[in-house]
Amino acid sequence: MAEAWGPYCLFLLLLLRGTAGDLTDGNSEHLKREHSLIKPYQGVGSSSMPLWDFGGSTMLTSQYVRLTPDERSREGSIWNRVPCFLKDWEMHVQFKIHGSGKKNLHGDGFALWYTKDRLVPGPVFGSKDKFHGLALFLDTYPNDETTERVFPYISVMVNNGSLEYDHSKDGRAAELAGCTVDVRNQNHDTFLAIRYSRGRLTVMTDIEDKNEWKNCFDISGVRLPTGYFFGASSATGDLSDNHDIISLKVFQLMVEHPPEDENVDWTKIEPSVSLLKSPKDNVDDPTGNFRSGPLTGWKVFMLLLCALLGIIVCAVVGAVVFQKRQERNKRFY
Ligand SMILES: *[C@@H]1O[C@H](CO)[C@@H](O)[C@H](O)[C@H]1NC(C)=O
Ligand SMILES: [Ca+2]
Repeated sequence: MAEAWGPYCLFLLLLLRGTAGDLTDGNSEHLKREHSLIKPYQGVGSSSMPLWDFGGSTMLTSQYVRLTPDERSREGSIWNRVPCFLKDWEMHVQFKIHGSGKKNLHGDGFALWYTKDRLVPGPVFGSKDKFHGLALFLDTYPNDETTERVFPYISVMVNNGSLEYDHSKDGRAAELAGCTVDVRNQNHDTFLAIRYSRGRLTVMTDIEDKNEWKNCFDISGVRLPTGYFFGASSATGDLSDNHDIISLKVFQLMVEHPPEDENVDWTKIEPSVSLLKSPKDNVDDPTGNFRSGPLTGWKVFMLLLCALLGIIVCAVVGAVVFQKRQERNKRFY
């Protein structure tokens, strides 16, 4: 009888561990220099250590990598030359978007990429459309005049080469999740982080000068291969801004994978998102497809109640088992 409760206790422990080890903490992180862009940007564009290539209007100083200046019709990009074979990674980006344009008279923002194709100019924030992989757009200009959304707006898109980014709708049709961020012309440092681990994609921002990560969104069921390239690109049109990348750091996450993952060729995975697994939360926008509310007070209460009951059951089972052992011991001696 007591043994039958064993699996339940184990499950409960896993559950508790799963909720405790969330987000940026909890995992040991390792900076990967070959995928990182750090001041004073050694190895950028140089022939001796060419880790990064840049194209278009991108300009390098000792303090920042400027993808576009605050001028019309410019586009620039910077791309890592080394394909990323990490299964679980986290990217921290320090950036600065600033310019002389008044409210809503500036654009267009920048994109961060984890894609198969690199250094190919195109219409999506200065880079190729119908890409393969992951894109995060930091869109500063609402092209869709009917939108009730507040810009600047971060959104993500996963593409297997078939989808087009619709600029006139700010990419809304293909968007998986997003959030509003107030990042333009700030006097303090602004950061964002992308974490991809075991199919879970999390984006966080640190833009309020509080030195803490705030959740933008967190979705599951995202499949991305290894062997793609990190990059950043930006474009201006009739409206412009300076789009500066100050640093881009990629960390390896030390995460355990189930044994069956060993049999998969990770370089052959098609980028996709499974609609069956719903995202954890997306409070921002009630109209999106893949959204559900965050844990409500009631759900939290039920969860705690279950946990408490579970702990009591485990304690009782433990006591019973212990007592039986004692009895057995008595018999032996
Ligand atoms: C690519 O994605 C589209 C839509 O998401 C899907 O219909 C298509 O089958 C996918 N193609 C491949 C090769 O996976
Ligand atoms: Ca836009």
